[in-house]
Amino acid sequence: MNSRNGIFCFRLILSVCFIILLGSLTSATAVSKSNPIADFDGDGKSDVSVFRPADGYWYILKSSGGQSSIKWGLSLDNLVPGDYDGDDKTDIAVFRPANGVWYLQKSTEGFAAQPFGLGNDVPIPNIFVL
Ligand SMILES: [Ca+2]
Ligand SMILES: [Ca+2]
Repeated sequence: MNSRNGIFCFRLILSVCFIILLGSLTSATAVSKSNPIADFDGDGKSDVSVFRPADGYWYILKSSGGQSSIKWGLSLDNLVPGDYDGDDKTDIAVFRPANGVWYLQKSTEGFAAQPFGLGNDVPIPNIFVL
């Protein structure tokens, strides 16, 4: 058995090689089930989105179709989208260094403000329930 760059090759007697792409199989499952990246509509595919600091709007092009926009955040906020309520849909969220508060717009529970951290901290968005 040889291993190089996540590809495992099992050699049989007749030099037949079966290749198992472990990385691609496992990561595709992990992304769609437990760690979607900017998946606002929850279909397991990342959505194209932008934040416009000039007006504080998020613009989202959903992979399932359609667009949406929401005013959420200020120009100096850090963008910290993540699935904070655990429904497999990314929630719009910002961390405001000026006061150390996380402002969340959860897809199932709506608005939440959670003080945590100081102005110079680096926010680390992740999946958890507040
Ligand atoms: Ca999506
Ligand atoms: Ca969510």
